[in-house]
Amino acid sequence: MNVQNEVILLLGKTGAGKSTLGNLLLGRLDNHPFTASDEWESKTKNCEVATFTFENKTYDLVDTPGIFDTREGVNPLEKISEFVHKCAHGVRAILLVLEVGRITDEEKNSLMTIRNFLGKDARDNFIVVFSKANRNQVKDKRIAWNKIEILRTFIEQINNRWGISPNPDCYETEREPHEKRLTEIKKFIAQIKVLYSTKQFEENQKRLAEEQRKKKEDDERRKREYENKIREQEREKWEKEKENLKKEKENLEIKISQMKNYDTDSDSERDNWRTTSVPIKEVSKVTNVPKKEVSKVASVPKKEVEKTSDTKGIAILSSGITGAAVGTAMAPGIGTAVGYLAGVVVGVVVTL
Ligand SMILES: Nc1nc2c(ncn2[C@@H]2O[C@H](COP(=O)(O)OP(=O)(O)OP(=O)(O)O)[C@@H](O)[C@H]2O)c(=O)[nH]1
Ligand SMILES: [Mg+2]
Repeated sequence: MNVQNEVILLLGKTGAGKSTLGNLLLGRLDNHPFTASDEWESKTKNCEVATFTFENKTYDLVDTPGIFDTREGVNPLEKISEFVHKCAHGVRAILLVLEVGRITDEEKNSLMTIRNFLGKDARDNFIVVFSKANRNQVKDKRIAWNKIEILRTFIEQINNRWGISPNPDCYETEREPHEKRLTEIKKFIAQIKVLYSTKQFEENQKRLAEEQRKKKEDDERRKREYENKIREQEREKWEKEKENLKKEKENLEIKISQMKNYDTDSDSERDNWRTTSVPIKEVSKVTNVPKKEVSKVASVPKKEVEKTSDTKGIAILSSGITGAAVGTAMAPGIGTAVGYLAGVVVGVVVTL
């Protein structure tokens, strides 16, 4: 596509009314040369050029695909970029078409995207054109853009170059105000003193690429830092966990060792008890029963007497033997047994 003249670019989001405005600027009401869409879908797929003459000067009016056009195979900014690179005579005006009414986030985004895409140097060439205004807004040129911060800032930066696109629904019936609005836009175009060059565009593209590269680097660095931080936190957590487990293990080992010692102590205590057998002569001494009589009197075999290992047992046994001795003295035979039993009972009661 050859570009022979200074260019007027129509830019904006999909469906904003770029093709419609282009046709009206050319004085065409037949949906030509640019095709406006009657459907929900985006229409313009490639940059299209039409010659436009105003105040004896000829321009190439360029309709572009809407930014945020997500159709397969359409990368609007790439297409616009390719085209701007070919604008050997420079760009005179950039008509940024924004839908009036609700200025949505998408609308704000389209403004920021285009502003960033072309860079600061394009400020001298921008004209904001509000589309889809109602009859009164068209008639009075009245849009409350100054209530929206981003718009106010931008329009002030571009020296209040803003206009209203004619409403195609009532253009023919209310020609006068609509023509006025078109003339205002054309006058703004003619008043623009400086051209936006492909060189400025290329420099801005380089700046954007550099910014993107830096952003990517920053993002990757932040991602790495974040991952390292998470890894470090995990490591510290595991170190603590390991330390806790180690302490727990040590405590358990101490406990096990204490239990082992306790077992050993109990064994030796038990062994002590076991070995604390009471010799017959001691029993005889305590009970005043002759040594050879002790086992007889107690009706307990001699070795059982000696095996008896606990003090309670000895006391009970001694009590039994004493009882038996007393019983024998009182009534030999039955008295021994009765006395022994009575002695045991007394021993149990007293000891336990
Ligand atoms: N009421 C009203 N309707 C408009 C105006 N401008 C455009 N339209 C309508 O909005 C629809 C889309 O307009 P287009 O001119 O195709 O929009 P576009 O920005 O070229 O869209 P793409 O090429 O898809 O990016 C059409 O139905 C137009 O008739 C306007 O100022 N007022
Ligand atoms: Mg279009």
